[in-house]
This record gives sequence, C-alpha cells and structure tokens, in this order.
Amino acid sequence: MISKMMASRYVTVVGILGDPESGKTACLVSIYLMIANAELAGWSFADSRSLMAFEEIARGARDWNAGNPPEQMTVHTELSDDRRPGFLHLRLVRNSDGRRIDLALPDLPGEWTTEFVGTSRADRFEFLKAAEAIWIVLDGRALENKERRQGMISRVGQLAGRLASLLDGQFPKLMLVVTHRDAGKPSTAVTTRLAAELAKRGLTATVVPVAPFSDNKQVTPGLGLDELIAATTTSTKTPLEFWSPAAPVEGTRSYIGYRRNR
Ligand SMILES: Nc1nc2c(ncn2[C@@H]2O[C@H](COP(=O)(O)OP(=O)(O)O)[C@@H](O)[C@H]2O)c(=O)[nH]1
Ligand SMILES: [Mg+2]
Repeated sequence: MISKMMASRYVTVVGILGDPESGKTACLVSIYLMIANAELAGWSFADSRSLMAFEEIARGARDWNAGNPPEQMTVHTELSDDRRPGFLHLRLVRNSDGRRIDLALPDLPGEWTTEFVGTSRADRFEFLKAAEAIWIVLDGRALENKERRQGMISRVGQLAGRLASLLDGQFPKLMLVVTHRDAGKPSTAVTTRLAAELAKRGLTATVVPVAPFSDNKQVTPGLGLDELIAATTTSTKTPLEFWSPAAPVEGTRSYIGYRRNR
C-alpha cells in the first residue's frame, strides 16, 4: 500500500515524528475533521474520489490491523506489525490556484521516535527518504515548562541529527509542530533556542504552533493547522521564517512572521 502510494509522484509523503502524547494523532484527527467540515482555510476536498481514496486507505489500514478497525478515521497508533506505518491519505485542492495535492500522513507510534533517538534504530524510518516534509511534533506545554524545556530542546537536536544522517544530506522541509497552542504560544526564548539547536547541525525549521483541540474559548480548535498544511505543501525548500500566531482574536486568524537572526 505504501509503496503503491509512493510510486505515484504526486503523493506528498510527510514524516510525522514525536514522542508519545505529543499530539501527533490529535493533529491528524483535527486536520481530517476540519477538511470534512470545510473548515480548513484555503483547502477543500478534490471531489468524491478523494473520499473513495481515503476509504481505500482506511480499508487497507483495517487489513494491516488484523480486525481492529481504525478509530476516528485515523489508523490505530499501535499497529500489529510495527514495521508498517498506517497512513491517512487526503486529496486536497488548494483554493487559491486549484492545485491538487495528495497528502500521505502517517500515524506512527511515538515509541518509534523515542527509540530512534535512544538507539538510532532507523530501519522503520526508511520511508522518510521519500518524504517531502518532516514534522517533529512537540508538546507546547512541556516546552514552556522550565524543568523540561532544556531536555526537550536537546532531544529535538539529537532527533534532527539522527534524521540528518539517515537522510544523508537530502533533508526535506522541517516543521516543528508545537501543540497545545490553546495553553499559550511558544515563547521567543524557546523558538530561538530550538533554532540554535538545529543550527548546530546546519538545519533550519519552520515553527508552527497548533491547537488541534482547544480547552480555551479564546482559541479555535484547529488553530494553525491550515498554516501547517500550507507550509508542508509550499515548494520552497526549508523556509527560514518562524511563524507565530498573533494574540488570538476570535473569528480571525492573523499571523506575523519574523526572520530568525543568524
Ligand atoms: N487541549 C489540547 N489537547 C491536545 C492538543 N494536542 C493534543 N492534545 C491532547 O493530548 C493528548 C495526547 O495527544 P495524542 O494526539 O494522542 O498524542 P500522540 O501520542 O502524539 O499521538 C490527547 O488527549 C489529545 O487530545 C492541543 O493542542 N490542545
Ligand atoms: Mg498517536
């Protein structure tokens, strides 16, 4: 199934990494729900065939899971065969130019990331060599926690370093997806240190704060996911901009970008 999808040059494969509980599945579920409800700004389903394509993937996922149907339209995170990631497939149309984009979004167990950093076990990440973008999903609350912050930032550096050696100089666009935007936005202190940690390895990333779900009335659920999809599908390589949501204003989505100082 994966190789069939990857054989199509139009499929944008995204590598989605992140420790357990960082919010990977939440991002996928929220993207799917927003698309299904036509709430993802700037994007719509291509046509009914997109639903069929999704159904095919879901059916495939069911097969892989040997009788465990996928929950909430994403593939079970715990796969019976842990070598084969499940993919959420979406065929979208960008409203601005009508461009059609097939996205393959894998829902991987967080343990894969943990083990990749800890033991450098890379065999199951071979598919990342075909990825056009890599998301490293980070729990925004942990990032702002004074005790946990430094450890997390160093681990992002280690993870990026592992990826760099796996990908052997062919690094795709890198996005640091910071969840729990509803609990607050990432501070400049944190984004600056993340950028510095990556710069040690000659890498840059786009920081995208998101709130796939929200416990805060001031923050719309799904905030930031349209930017995430936009950044994932732009053709420019490794953008330098960090994106930071402006103070939340109900009903609007305004963003300011600022260039990282080198
Ligand atoms: N309020 C809120 N909850 C979130 C957010 N992101 C993830 N969560 C919750 O955090 C928990 C872990 O998320 P999950 O997607 O399962 O993590 P995964 O292990 O990386 O797939 C779940 O209960 C999510 O609903 C967010 O931005 N805001
Ligand atoms: Mg998960």
